[in-house]
Amino acid sequence: MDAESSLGGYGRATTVAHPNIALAKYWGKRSGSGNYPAVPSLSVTLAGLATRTTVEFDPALTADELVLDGVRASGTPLERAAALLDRVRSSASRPAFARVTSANDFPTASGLASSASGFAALALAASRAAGLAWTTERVSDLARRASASAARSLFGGFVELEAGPEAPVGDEYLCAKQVADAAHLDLVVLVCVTTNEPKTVSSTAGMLSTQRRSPYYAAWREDAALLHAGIREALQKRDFYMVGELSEASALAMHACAMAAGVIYVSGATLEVLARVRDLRASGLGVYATMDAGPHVKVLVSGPDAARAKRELEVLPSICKILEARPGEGARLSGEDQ
Ligand code: 2P0
Repeated sequence: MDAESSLGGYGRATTVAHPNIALAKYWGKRSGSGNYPAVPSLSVTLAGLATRTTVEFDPALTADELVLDGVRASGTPLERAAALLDRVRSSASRPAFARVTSANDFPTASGLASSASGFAALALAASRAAGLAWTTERVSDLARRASASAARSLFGGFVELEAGPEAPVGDEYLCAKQVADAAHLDLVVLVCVTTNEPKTVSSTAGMLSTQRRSPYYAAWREDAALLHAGIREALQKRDFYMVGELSEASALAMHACAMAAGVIYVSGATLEVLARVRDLRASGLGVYATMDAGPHVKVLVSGPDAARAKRELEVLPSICKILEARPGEGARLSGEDQ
């Protein structure tokens, strides 16, 4: 739905957003404030897994409140949500604090970034609840300031986010944009969950350490721009194999760069799954692997090969479970408050 077409404006809005998986990875920020990525990224928004968020501005509240998966949040998650709400309040004639309730229908330790779908759902719900008739692009810019990957979850299908300006002063506009819709490529993502433990180093901390300490960070930045351009071109040609090959290269380059800074997200289980993916590829099956800020492996496979790939992978003892997802829609109002 075009976010412009339906205006909540009643002080309350409920939205739904999906996580996304980066094919061309974002890893590294521009210096200065505003949370601008240092490299361009390109992702696929996933159907079937969702965050549902309700924002209600209430003049009776004395502070913002956040309930995540039924648990009252404090500390960093509440501060990040409150910073987003402050930006909305400064644009709207609605100074009240807000009650935010957010729930994921996928496990937090599944290796799917709940911050992407979470801040996308929050940005849309907060702006609508405040009565702001912002475009999806404007909401994507708002989400990007909270978490850059969230800017991409505002849109469905295949979505890119350019690198930010070289020397941002903190208020330049930067939103994600759709490159191709969900039906463009017959892609299945098999999320291979390798542990039920939560991750130990957050993405933000991991990427800041990487850019401070990795001897390969400058090389990564150059390579990331080339990989992004290559993935974009392969996607436009609907060349699944080239998309897969370059996506795996982006993940490996990101992790190698981070690892050189002592930021290690992969585990023995990750490497076992990677080895299996390579064996399957050597046997002729078109499967490719990508990993984010955790030990889980997301396997990219074309639709007709997905069932076989899943059967071959689920026998591995290093995989706890496999979630299957396809390209899906962007963030939207749920309709229950209209
Ligand atoms: C991505 N990741 O492109 C990359 C690949 C993880 C690995 O974006 O600091 O939570 O909030 O802007 O968006 C995760 O980082 O980081 C991420 P912030 P975010 O999907």
